[in-house]
Amino acid sequence: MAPDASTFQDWPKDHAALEAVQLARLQETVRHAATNSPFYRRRLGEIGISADDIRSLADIARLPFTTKADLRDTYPFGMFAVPSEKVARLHASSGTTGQPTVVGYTTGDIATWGHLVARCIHAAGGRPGMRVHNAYGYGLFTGGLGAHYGAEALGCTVIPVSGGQTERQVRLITDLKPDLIMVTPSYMLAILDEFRRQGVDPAASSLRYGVFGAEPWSAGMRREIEKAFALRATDIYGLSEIMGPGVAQEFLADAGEGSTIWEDHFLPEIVDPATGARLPDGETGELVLTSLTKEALPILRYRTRDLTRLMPGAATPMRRMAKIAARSDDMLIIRGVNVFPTQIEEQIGRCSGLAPHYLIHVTRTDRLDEVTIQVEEREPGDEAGRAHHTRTLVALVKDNLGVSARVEIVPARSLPRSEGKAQRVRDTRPR
Ligand code: DLL
Repeated sequence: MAPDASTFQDWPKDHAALEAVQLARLQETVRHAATNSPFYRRRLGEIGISADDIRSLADIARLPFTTKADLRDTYPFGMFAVPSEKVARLHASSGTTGQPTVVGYTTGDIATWGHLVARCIHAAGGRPGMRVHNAYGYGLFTGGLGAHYGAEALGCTVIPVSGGQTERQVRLITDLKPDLIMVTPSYMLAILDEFRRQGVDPAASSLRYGVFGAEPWSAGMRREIEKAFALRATDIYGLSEIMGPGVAQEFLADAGEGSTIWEDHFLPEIVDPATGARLPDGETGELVLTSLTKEALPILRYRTRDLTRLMPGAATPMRRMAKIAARSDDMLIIRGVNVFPTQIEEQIGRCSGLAPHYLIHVTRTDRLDEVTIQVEEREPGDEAGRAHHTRTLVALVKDNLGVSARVEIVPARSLPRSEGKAQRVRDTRPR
């Protein structure tokens, strides 16, 4: 039987039903972790907590946090809760600092993951029978295969392009006429440049929907992509430690107003990033996630480092999270002022003559932090135009972020383009 919409809208329909599912699954996850994961057996044993102590959802606060360092310390398999012959797939995060971390999936986990990404694509406007161009990187990164299995589970035709070879991306979009694209927003901008370089009108492409994530992106970038390609863009969120893409997704109907967390599979909390104290819904802090259905790698109260806040559900009883503005470890402290790269991106978006391609250089001379924003002009202009853009951006950054930055306007298409997640910051200050 062909799947209908209810297949991809199979969440509990009211709060009571949702909480009942969450509690049963939380108890089962704690029991599974405490019994079968060497790491959690030790950690929960040390503090004397067992599944029997979880009598309500509030009891989650009795569980210890899990951090990236725990995954590193138990590398590669010390947190796994199934024997190795039950592990059907491994993924890894490259880890900008040293040691990679490895995550694993049973066949059941892969099926759940595919189903949740199918929910995402459906919420984003995708329907069975559509063609999906998948330009997330295939390989150890969870983006490519995660999106692929989701699109297949929804009943779409997947075009597994992966990242890179930008000329060919344009060719394939033009020839194969996909309805929906899945790609990082920064690489979508590189594809847009290539459309223009080839003299192909992006707005005339077949694309109608885009599912963008894996990195922060501003409202300005969303407008840029939607307008240029005449498509509807939504945000997909996820992380490999919890599963990969598909932990949360924006619905087309309220795009721009937060992503729904699939709360029947992941229990969210917000904590103060400095103290770990729980914060009420509505307050901004660090997102903490507990898996509720994972078999190979159950994970309790994982500190994501992503900063957001929780909001009531809209289309569903599940809560939404505000767009991730930043990771706590991306914060630049410039002469004592806290600045996130996306805040600078927002100011660039307010200058009509500037393109959303930029690099932030942070240096230190004579013990003073210096910030230089290199940003591309949209069209080749003259000296007077560049001086005007420079003055405008310097003033916007000063007025809105409280930081004095140098601005250097560089020619269009001169900065490096990402093929996956963009690297926006070059911080060469001594540690
Ligand atoms: O980036 C999974 C993914 C793939 C998500 C494709 C969406 C689409 P990791 O490589 O483990 O997994 O990186 C996870 O990326 O903690 C966030 O800091 C960031 N991130 C992911 N999605 C978003 C988003 C994948 N929509 C880390 N907005 C997370 C902002 C995001 N940041």
